[in-house]
Amino acid sequence: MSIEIPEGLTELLQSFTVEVLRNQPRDLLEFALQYFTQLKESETKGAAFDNDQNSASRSGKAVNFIEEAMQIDSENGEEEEDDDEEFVAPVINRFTRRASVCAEAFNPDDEDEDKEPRITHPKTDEQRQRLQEACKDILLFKNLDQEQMSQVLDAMFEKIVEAGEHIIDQDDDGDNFYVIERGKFDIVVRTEGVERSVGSYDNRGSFGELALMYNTPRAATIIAISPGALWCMDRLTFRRIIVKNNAKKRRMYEAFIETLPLLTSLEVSERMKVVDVISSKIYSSGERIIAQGDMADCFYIVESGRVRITMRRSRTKKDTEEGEMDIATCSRGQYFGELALVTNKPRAASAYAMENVKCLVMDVKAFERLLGPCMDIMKRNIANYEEQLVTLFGSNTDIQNVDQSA
Ligand code: 1OR
Ligand code: 1OR
Repeated sequence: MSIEIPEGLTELLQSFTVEVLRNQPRDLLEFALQYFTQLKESETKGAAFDNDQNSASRSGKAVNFIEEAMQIDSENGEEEEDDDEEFVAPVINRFTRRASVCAEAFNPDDEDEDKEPRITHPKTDEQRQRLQEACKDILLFKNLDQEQMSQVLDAMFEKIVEAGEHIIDQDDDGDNFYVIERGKFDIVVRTEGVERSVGSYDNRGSFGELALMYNTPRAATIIAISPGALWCMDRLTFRRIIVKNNAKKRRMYEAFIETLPLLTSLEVSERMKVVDVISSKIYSSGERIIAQGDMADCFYIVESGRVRITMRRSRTKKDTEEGEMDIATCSRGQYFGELALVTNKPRAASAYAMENVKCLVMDVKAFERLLGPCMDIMKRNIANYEEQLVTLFGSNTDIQNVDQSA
């Protein structure tokens, strides 16, 4: 007796298996439920579109969906075509291309996806408080609205790690995004078979966003070098909330980012990656943005308003504006806060909002990863600071010897 394998079964099971291996879900049944529900929804949407292509393109929804899929994939160097008119049913894509179920079934502009089931890991009040504390400075979360942030907090789950444990291995598929609650972690990158440590995290920060944002293999290995605790967010939630938010950010900042002289050495796709990692922060008139002598973890680009840069030489005047000398003003399109990141020293000057100011903020790891090609421009400017410093404070002054007491 011969058994006929229904058409499509092998591909269906293969894709599902790939997603299971990629996401390593804790609850296989729940994952299967979500996977097949989304698959069915995509198929239904695709069919509806086929039947009524004109009305769908009028609503713009399906077209946006494809735009986003293409945008993410072209980051991945897979496909360059970007034809608004041509619709490719997502369900067909799924079987022809190695990509995550969420990448395919996700439309950043689709309100319907808000009806999808949410992933929730129950937490005690104490856990939720620790989680909130760990997440408060995570830039990727900064521009989320209250509802999105509460979904993020609900979805995160705790992971205790031992020294020596590999949290992420380079070239693996992305499963989770991680926020550090405590512990030290080494970042190791292997190029041409040679592994080298390119940095570390010390009790703060987050990692593991790249593979989830761009559907790429893990770009680095992350190893715990002390016992620690992490908060993890599954791939599906990350894409549904963070990637959706990034699509909005791209629309808001694309034009502005294109005008920045500092970023001219970057390719267009690299400039878009800058947009993905920035968040915007608002400061009220007179507010201190940077304090001279503090340790640095961010870089700033002024979006609106003016920022006053001041410097003090006397150690006795710390924490007062008295004795601070105005040394520069930054306005729209200009940047500050790069010096401490480049020199790995405390902040050389303070920065204050002169009126209500909006800045784009980038964390140090993204700065190092993305702005390497802009280093020449920054270094020319730093040489300029040094010249000015000599003019102002005398010939045997080094920029790093100005008072930086923390
Ligand atoms: P991921 O999902 O690719 C590894 O998994 C994570 O390591 C990555 O996301 C980042 O969150 C994090 N290059 C690439 N990934 C890095 C880097 C990095 N640093 C941290 N990650 N570089 C070091 C920059 C300080 C550039 C190395 C050439
Ligand atoms: P940061 O990370 O040290 C303070 O934080 C920032 O002020 C600094 O990076 C620069 O981005 C910015 N000397 C030092 N820092 C300056 C200067 C400056 N101007 C702006 N910043 N000089 C002014 C030169 C016109 C020389 C001072 C005498």
